[in-house]
Amino acid sequence: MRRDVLARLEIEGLQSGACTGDWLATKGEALVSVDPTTGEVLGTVRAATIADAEVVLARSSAAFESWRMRPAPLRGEVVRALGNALRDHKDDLGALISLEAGKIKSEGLGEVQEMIDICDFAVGLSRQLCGITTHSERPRHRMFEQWHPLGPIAIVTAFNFPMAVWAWNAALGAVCGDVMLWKPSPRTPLTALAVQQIANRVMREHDCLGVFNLLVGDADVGSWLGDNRGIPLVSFTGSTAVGRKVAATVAARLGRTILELGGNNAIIVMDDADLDMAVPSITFGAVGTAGQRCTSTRRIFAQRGVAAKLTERLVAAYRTITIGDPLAEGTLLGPLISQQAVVAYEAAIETAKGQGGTVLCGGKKVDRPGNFVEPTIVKAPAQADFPIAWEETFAPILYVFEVDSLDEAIAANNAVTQGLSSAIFTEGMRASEQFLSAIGSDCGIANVNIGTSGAEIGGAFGGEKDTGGGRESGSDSWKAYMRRQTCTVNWSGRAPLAQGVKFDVG
Ligand code: UN1
Repeated sequence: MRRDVLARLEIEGLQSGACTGDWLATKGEALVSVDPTTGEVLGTVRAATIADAEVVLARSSAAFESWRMRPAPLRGEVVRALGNALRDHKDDLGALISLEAGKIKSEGLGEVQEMIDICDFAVGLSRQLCGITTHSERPRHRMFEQWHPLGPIAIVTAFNFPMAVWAWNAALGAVCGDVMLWKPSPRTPLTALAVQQIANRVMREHDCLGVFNLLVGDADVGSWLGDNRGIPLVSFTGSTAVGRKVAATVAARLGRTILELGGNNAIIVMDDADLDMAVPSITFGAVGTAGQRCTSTRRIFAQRGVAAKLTERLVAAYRTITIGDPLAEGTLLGPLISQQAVVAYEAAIETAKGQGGTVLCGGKKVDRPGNFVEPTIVKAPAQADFPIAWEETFAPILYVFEVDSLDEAIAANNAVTQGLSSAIFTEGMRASEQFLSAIGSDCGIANVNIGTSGAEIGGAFGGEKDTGGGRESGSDSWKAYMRRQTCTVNWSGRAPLAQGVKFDVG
């Protein structure tokens, strides 16, 4: 049965939306989790009120007092246990993502794998939170940097990666010595409850209740987190519009943010591209997760010599896509998250037609229960005359543009306000190097012969301009979760000043 998974993950009937290891009796509004495949109710969760949030912050702040003094490699052991518990529950967690967010099973499992991977990464990192030692200009002085935990951090996540984005932040935050206040999307509370149950067991076994905490709530809880001086860092994933407000609120109190906002990702296909790679990569990028990743491919800039062939092959590939129950074998396209998303899909297609676009395939919602739409390719006029393509519509709609040259394609890639992910398909070294150079793509992610989505956790993830500038996950992203301290130690027996300043007293 589809719903057995709720029982196995110990969340059937669980209604509390706040947890610090123990569940609070929350009294906020009832948030209904709806299966986007069937429209059936999966469960109801009582949102946290501000009073509940205050309890959670107080308990997590108390936990921080001792957690920050647990040596980082021992904090890493807790994250290793978390990763192992996620491995044990991978299948059920993946199925729950399919149930609540509508991802196909393989992508649900991939998301859980992404959590496991970041836990492994963080365990290694727990022995490598290194600061540099540098040279003092003064004799017999030593200068170095060290990194300390920040405190309670807010992690606000979106429905489309209802678990993995929490894990990117929480696994790093935990080894860095922070404690986590997670506000998941109100659309996907059950995935959060299931992860929290697993984290609860790990925390209990490792005597660190209060490190991983949950606050299911609406915008009021989000604003409270943004305003709260007790929360030095807010990591926010969501729309550019809301991200702008979060940035302003947190900046007003001089707090820190990590922002992962909208993307509007393009792939350039040069005349010399290998279409056997380009076609499946573009199709996964545009249709995978029903076009609801921030890394989803939305725009194609095809060089004139390849455009017709590429479009023909894409349309042929789209015709083979099986739409249906995301848990069924062979399905490649599940539902959109909500009826509003279906309306936004239809509106975008109408607008595209009005602006001179031609629908080559798809373009309609699917007549069955749930939030299903057809994967859609639109042949577009010049991008400057096609404002619908400047916007991010969270749906499987792909706009195909023709361009003459690489310069034109790069300019078009960069012309939008967002700057998350980008890619080029070419066999030519000059084209790929130009795309990756300072006059190339302006995005945080730039790939060659790989699509725009499906990044590995080892790289820093994030983007520029309206995407918000934040970096999460791999590389040195951990530095955002700690505070840097510059220390100079004088072992000279004298008190010289820097810059040769003389200040003789006595
Ligand atoms: C997101 O869509 O918010 O690169 C995150 C990817 C995934 C993460 C996407 N690893 O597509």
